Amino acid sequence: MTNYFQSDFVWWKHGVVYHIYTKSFYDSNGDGVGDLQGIIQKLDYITSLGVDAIWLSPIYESPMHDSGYDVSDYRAIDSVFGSISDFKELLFECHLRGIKLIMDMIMNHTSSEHPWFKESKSSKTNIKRNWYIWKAGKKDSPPNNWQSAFGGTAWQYDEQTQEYYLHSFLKEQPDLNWRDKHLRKAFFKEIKYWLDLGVDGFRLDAINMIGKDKLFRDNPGFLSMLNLGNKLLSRNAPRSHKIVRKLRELIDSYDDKMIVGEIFAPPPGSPEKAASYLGDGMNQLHMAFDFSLIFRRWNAKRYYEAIENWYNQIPKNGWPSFVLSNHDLFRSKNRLGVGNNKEEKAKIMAIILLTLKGTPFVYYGEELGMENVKLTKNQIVDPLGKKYWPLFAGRDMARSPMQWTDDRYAGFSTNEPWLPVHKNFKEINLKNLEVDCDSILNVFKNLIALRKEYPSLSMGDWKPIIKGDNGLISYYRIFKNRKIQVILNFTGQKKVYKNGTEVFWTVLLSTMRSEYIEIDSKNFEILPYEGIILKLL
Ligand code: TEU
Repeated sequence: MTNYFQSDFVWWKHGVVYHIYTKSFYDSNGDGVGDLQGIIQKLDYITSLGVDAIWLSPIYESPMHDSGYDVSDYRAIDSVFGSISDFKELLFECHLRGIKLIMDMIMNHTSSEHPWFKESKSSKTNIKRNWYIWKAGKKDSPPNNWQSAFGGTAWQYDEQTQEYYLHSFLKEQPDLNWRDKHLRKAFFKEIKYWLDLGVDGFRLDAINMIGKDKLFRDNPGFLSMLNLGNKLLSRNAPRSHKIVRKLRELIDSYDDKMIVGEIFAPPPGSPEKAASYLGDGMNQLHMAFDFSLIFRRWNAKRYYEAIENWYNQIPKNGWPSFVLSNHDLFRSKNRLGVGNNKEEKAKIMAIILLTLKGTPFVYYGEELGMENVKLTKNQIVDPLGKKYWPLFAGRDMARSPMQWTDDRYAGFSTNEPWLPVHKNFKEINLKNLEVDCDSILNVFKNLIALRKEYPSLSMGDWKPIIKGDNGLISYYRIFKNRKIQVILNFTGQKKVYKNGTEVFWTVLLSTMRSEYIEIDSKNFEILPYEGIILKLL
């Protein structure tokens, strides 16, 4: 039997995290943009879901070239979201309800409007020159072939000082130089500011990108032009891990705080890279996101492989996490290949997210089955969408306003929202789904409640039984001999399940049939697209 330790019962291991894209959650002052008071007003809803923590997309002061991922003051709240006193009120109200609050922390770059950058840019001899990455060009071209994640060279020429600065994203997002010890010290102070204020942790944006090749060598191969491939020299240098280890020391000097990192690596490299930032399981990130499930087609084998791959990469003392969608990628209900029977499939995805071993991250609106919104060119705000339209509409499709009611603007705001509401809001909204026992919302709520009720589901070992064969996935979650079994039918056909033992089970949850019936699992039928959770009697 596995040995369990006190350290296994920390909140971030047994809890569920709800990801709020602040701009789109709830607008309390009628300016069309979600804000902190809006979140405060909806805390009862968040509590009703049963989640343990919220993660807020960036709310710092920002010129908003990249929806707040370009920070001009790490200690100030942008006025569009409220004030520092609104933030303190939110933190207090969360803690009152036993909800933890995680902030986004952007360490790879600041806004070009940040006073640090303004100083750095002012002259070659400025004391903060080395806080950013400045290099001379080669003849008339940039210092090397590194590309911005948003396309084009990652170098911007500065007329005044006649050097280039590096920007791994927009030119308005200059990269910080983590080799400079003064920068490191100054940045850690900004992090400490929030820890001292009482926030419970951070989601670390693009954290693998903070360490780059010391010699600034060209990225190899033609794939580097597209920023694909896993051997890029512009990220994942040992320095990234070193800084994360230092950060972990700071985090561990407080009680009960957590860091989860975004390591965006295109498949197939994604799980290995993400897991490498867990270090030995105790000395780097507490958790890292693996985006494999987001990129899988609807296929039991492919899903199973993604799950197993991810588990295989987690170091011995490390802890997995799972995520189905986020503000950069499409909504899970619009995933490649999901197509028909979306409702049923979304419920199966919810079961996967909430019954695996690892902390689930639920993206706002996922619990309502919200879908990607279609936008015209003029409606797009995301700089990526503006740049690549009509080839790629950008990332706004997964950022549309939360669908609270069937009122105007889906009850999100009294005025026109910054992005249009999805046209399906008359059917898909909280008010409707709350009263429908079979809604995806109630599947989410039930799953979260089951995860709380049964330690097997939060802490238990994961033991696969059917590995995607014949369109089925099945696994046990076992905690001290208490067994729960999950069976998922990815197909539109009935399946007969035979487990060969004559044991009776109760149904804890089924997406198709009434609960709390007893079944003989020796030989029973799983309905088309059914997800079912059984408990050994
Ligand atoms: O994303 C980092 C990142 O690598 C992704 O932007 C990825 O390249 C892109 O989504 C592919 O479509 C983080 C944030 O999540 C994102 O919103 C920010 O724009 C970015 O960092 C810069 O801060």
